[in-house]
Amino acid sequence: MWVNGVTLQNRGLEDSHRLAVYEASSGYRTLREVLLRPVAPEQIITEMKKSGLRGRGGAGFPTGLKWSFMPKGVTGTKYLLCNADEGEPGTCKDRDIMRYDPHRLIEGMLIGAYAMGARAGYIYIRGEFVEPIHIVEAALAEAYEAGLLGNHILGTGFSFDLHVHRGAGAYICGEETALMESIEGKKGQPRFKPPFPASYGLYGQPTTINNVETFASVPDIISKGGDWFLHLGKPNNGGTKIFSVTGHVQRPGNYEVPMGTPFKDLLAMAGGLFPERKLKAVIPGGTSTPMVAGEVMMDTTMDYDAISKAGSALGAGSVIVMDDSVCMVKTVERIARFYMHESCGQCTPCREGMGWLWRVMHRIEHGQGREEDLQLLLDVGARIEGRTICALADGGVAPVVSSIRLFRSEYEYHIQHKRCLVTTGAG
Ligand code: L3W
Ligand code: SF4
Repeated sequence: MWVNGVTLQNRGLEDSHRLAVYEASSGYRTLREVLLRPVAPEQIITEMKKSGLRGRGGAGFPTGLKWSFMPKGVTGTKYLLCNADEGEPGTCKDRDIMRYDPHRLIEGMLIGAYAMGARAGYIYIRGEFVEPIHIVEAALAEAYEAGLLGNHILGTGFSFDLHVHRGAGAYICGEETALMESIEGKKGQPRFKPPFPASYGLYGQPTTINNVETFASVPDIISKGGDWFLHLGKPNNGGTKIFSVTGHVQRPGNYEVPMGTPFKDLLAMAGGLFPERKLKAVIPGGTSTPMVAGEVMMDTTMDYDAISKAGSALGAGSVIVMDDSVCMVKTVERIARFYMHESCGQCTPCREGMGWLWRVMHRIEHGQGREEDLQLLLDVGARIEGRTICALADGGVAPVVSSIRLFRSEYEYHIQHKRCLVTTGAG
């Protein structure tokens, strides 16, 4: 069984969030080598590309490639942002990195800033994360005090300032361009892409944005090499990944395992199902990703390619396990309400469509479903997908459509009998 970990390796050490503890476990040694040897910025980007690290915020975009998009010779400030908004239902991994190892995140950002020539950065933290905000702010103060942030870091010509920005409770601010609008003091609404942030980002300047777990992987990749990280996982799926396992398991929590770990092993680490229960379905990457039938998951490994082959996406690694006590209609109705509430309202298909999906789900769940409702849900979903500015709308369609495909008879029972087959039994 995997025991060391990369991004959660210091979890469990006493005072692991303190600078002295991080430094005692080789913390900031990679930054020192990078700045003092010095290592060329291009060499860092080459190692990042070799590592096969893909963005841990959900989309899985190759990190080294993204870093290589940052233009050189730009006038004005280049920015580096950390997306710590962690709003995807089921996800709670970034919170733990910030609570237990904030200096690993800061060191990863410093190495990234040096490699891309960024002068300033923000860590955009979900406003509800009161404890992580305090811990990260204290870690930044320690780093400034130690000369690891600010002007002429470690006496070199490299300078970088880093600040915390608190979110205010909107899920959509985890979308990268909405996050930038929010930092700029505007309403948190996504921008059209392209232009991508590397050419037009925060305040219109070149910007790179990565997730907390992505940055926290960087110090070990640069100290041990891209090949080392790649071979922890599988080709095209390098490294380890934290999975937030929730739902019907006996030991829910964050588990860091090599990419390509069989789902059944992850389930066993999380204590397995409750006695006498059967696995019904799994949402493998957070509620924005399609659900997968239990028997398919039991034959699947946890990596981008395998989960995609199973018809879903690894997303942010938020694994929601559902056993045979779950009513799918009630579950999806609850998820649909979330997306309706969180739509920013810019695009008509999303603003109106999320409401339609929820209202139809709601009437089916409450015994007022109509024969034509399943086709109506599928039609509304098809009219939303691919027609909006950001991925929120597609994410809201995914649980509805995937659950109808997998559990159509359960929906039909609700409509015909005005009650739930699972929770009340047939008869
Ligand atoms: C330059 C190109 N840059 C893409 C960049 C882009 C972004 C990244 C991914 O995320 C996902 C959704 C769910 N030139 C580029 C380029 N980029 N093409 O690469 O971009 P993209 O468009 O593939 O995805 P996205 O819209 O940024 C949406 C996933 O997020 N999700 C939600 C996760 C929630 C959390 C959380 O709570 N921590 O992150 C749910 O699973 O998969 O696909 O940086 O600029 N040609
Ligand atoms: Fe806003 Fe929805 Fe459009 Fe995204 S898809 S920009 S959340 S209205």
